[in-house]
Amino acid sequence: MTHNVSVEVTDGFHLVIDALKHNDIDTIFGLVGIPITDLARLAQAEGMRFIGFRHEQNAGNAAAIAGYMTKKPGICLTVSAPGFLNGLTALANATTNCFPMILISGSSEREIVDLQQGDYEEMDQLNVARPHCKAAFRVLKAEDIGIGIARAIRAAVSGRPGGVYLDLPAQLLAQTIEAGHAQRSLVKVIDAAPRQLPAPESVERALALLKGAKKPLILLGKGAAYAQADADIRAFVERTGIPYLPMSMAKGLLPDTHAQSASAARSFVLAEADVVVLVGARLNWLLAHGKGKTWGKPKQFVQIDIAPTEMDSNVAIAAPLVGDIGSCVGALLAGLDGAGIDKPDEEWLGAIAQRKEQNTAKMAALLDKNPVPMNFHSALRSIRDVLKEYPDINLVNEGANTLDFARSIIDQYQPRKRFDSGTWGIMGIGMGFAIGAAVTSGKPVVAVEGDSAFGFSGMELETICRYELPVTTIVFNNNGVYRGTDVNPTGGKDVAPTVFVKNARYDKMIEAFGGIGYHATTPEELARALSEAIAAGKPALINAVIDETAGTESGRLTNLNPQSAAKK
Ligand code: ADP
Ligand code: TZD
Repeated sequence: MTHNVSVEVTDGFHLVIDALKHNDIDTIFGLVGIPITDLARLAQAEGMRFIGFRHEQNAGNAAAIAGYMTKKPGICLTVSAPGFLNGLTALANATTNCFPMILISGSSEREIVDLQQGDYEEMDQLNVARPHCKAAFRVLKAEDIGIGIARAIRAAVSGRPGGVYLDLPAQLLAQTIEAGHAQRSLVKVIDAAPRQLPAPESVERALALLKGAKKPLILLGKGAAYAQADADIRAFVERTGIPYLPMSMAKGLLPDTHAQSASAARSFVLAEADVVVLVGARLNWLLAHGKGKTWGKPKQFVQIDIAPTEMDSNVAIAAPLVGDIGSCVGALLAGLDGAGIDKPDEEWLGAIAQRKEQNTAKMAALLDKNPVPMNFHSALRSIRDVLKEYPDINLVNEGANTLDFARSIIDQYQPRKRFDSGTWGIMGIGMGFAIGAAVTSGKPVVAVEGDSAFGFSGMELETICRYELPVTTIVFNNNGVYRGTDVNPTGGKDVAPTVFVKNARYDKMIEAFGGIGYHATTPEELARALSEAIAAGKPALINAVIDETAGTESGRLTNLNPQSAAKK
């Protein structure tokens, strides 16, 4: 006698979604096509949010910034070969910036790819991804999907955060598996990024170094912002009374208006300090590698970082403090009284205050001018004044001059509200970060974009309009890369390599998708448009007309820009 028992089955598609949801991941940023269209559909059907983009790099950037904001890996989903490669730039950028994200790409049939028999979108994606991320995994059996997603999550967020690649061949997605077995194969990641306590002797060494400091300085990096140890970091700065400098994405960890901020005396404090406490900031090019003219007098470093090999990467670190920032700063705080660390000398603080006053007065004079057309300063002054009213707004910023000036002119008041070109100085994060930030926070976003920078992701205006996101994009339109004034020395018909169409109307682009376009030629028009756009909470783009002679080549990176000396 036989019983006709029907066995409930599920498949790879469902298991991927179940595994993500099982780990409280609720959003996927991606772009559909073979073999992952049904995966996206199913994600939505199962209650996840699927945000569809026009190019995978932008979806990847959205995932990366979501990861940075939440400490949970942002998820980007792409098709095989070209879609995967488009997403890979964002994965590599996330890894470089220590943002946790997972790039999940569908891939073509292994048997055909590995024999190079010319499959549709054939590529050995796993091996291409590996050098550009923290970890890369492939899942071949449906019963391994749970463990594969768990490994990807843990690899992305534990230790130094970064990007992870997860390869899902088309066959895997369609594989069926008995439902009970599938359910039991899911893995919930416990304590994905465990605290890492610093060694007590390392803490003592750091405190001893601080105790002997005459001109101490604290440098806050985006690792400090990422760590979400905001209250302890603020307490450490305020209880020690040590002046601090925020790196660009650490702005707002303490409000930029804080009395101890030394930003307006940056060159002075970097050159003069004797002991510098690095909190989640690498001594890479952004900090002149910790040596040379920028750093002036010899100094000793305390470096707080979760990655032990970051120590001594550029200069000797006298007091390495390896651990998570929350635990390290907490340990320093706990030891402050016992170590007998007093507030810094009045002489040091007084000298900084004096520099700040001088530099602020100089800057104010620049900001107060009203040239026609606008320059970077007058336009940014009006943006700064409007954004003062919205301390919790998210700010995205890229470009060369537009980045360098906005970073120093626009104040941040809250942690993790500024997202920019970061460690690579990459162009193209604009609309991806804006969408990621809007979706993740539910709060308005203002993207301040060079006209060249904007072009890398501009098509995502449609995505912003489609999801009705409260994103206001301001294009600093100076007719080109850096500037709009170069000429073709041959007199030929092609314009110079740095030049765009003159007087382009970027505001018309967003109107094509139902967004609101503004054309601003004065600081007053710009301020009015920005206030109106933020209040409306709807997609908007302001074309801000900037003097095409105003920028400098490479912004503030002139020293890194080799120029031909030979005249033939
Ligand atoms: P910035 O560009 O702002 O100077 P970087 O990206 O160079 O900052 O440095 C960030 C550093 O922070 C990285 O070296 C990274 O290992 C470290 N980091 C990230 N998260 C944590 C954390 N939770 N605890 C300790 N260090 C962290
Ligand atoms: N491509 C990528 C991916 N990243 C880059 N950083 C560059 C090219 C080179 N680049 C810069 O470093 S800044 C920049 C480019 C093309 C654009 C500067 O022009 P802009 O800004 O219009 O965005 P400003 O404010 O006019 O200088």
